[in-house]
Amino acid sequence: MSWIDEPHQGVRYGLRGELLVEESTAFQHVTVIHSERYGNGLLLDGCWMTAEAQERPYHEALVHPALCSAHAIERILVIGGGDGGTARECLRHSEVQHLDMVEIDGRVVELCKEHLPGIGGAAWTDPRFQLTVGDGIAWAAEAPDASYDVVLVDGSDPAGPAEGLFNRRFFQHCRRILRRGGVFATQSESPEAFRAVHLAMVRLIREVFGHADPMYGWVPMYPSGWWSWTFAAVDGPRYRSPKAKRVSRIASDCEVWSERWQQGAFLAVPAFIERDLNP
Ligand code: SPD
Repeated sequence: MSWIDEPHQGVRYGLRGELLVEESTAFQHVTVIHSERYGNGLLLDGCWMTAEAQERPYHEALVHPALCSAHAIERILVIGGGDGGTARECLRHSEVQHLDMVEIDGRVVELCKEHLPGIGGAAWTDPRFQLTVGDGIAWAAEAPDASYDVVLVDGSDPAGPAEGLFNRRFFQHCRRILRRGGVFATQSESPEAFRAVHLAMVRLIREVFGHADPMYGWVPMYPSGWWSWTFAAVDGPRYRSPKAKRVSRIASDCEVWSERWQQGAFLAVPAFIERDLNP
C-alpha cells in the first residue's frame, strides 16, 4: 500500500492503495490502481479520471440534464469517455437508438474493461453502442450537419490529447452537428482548481451557442473536489427543464442526480464565478 497522488498547484489529491498497471500508450501515461476507499481507479498523465466509487456523481451530472431535456434522444455522440460510464448512463434511456463513442486511446478502453468493468457495465455489449477508437475532434469536424440529438464531451484536462476539446472551432462543430432541440454538455473543470480554464470554457461556449450554463457539484477525488459541467442547446436553455417522463424512468436508480439536485446545482454558481461571468 502506498499513496497515489495527483499534485496540482501545490496541493496533493491522493488515495491510499496499490498500483495495478502503469504504462505509456501512444497518447498518454496510464495508471490503474486499487484504492482502499474508492475501489479501482484510473489516472491519465497523473491526473485522476475516475474510480469505481466516485464515478456515478460525475457521469450522472454530465448525462441526465442533457438526455432528460433534448427534444429527441435517438442519436447520441460521446467524445472521450473511455471508461464507458457516460455511455452507460446514456443507454439507461430507452429512447436512445444509437450511441457513437469516439475515444482516442483504445488502450484506455481495454484497461477499463479489464480493471473497472462495472463503470461501462451493460454499455459494452449494448447493441445500440458503437465504439470508434479515433480522434473525437476530427469526428465532430467531419460529421454531417444536424446528425446528433445530444453531444457529450467527457475528456480529460486541457493538456495532451484533450487540448483540442477546449477551443472555439471544436465547440462550433459540436453546435453544427446538433439537430433542432439538441443539447450539448461537457465537463468544464473545477471553478476553484482550474478557475481560468473553467471561466474561459463557459465564456467560449456562450459565444458559440449564444448562451450556456455551468452546473456545480462534487467529485471528491478531483482537484479541490468541486467540479462543473456546462450545458448549451441549439434553441435556448432547455436543459434546465427536464421532461417528467424521462426523469421518472431513471431517477430512482441514480446515486446523486435528481431533478431537484440539478435545479440546485445550476443555481449554485459561486459568487466569485458569477462576478466574472456576469460583471
Ligand atoms: N481532472 C479530471 C477531469 C476528468 C474528466 N473526465 C473524466 C472521465 C470520466 N469518464
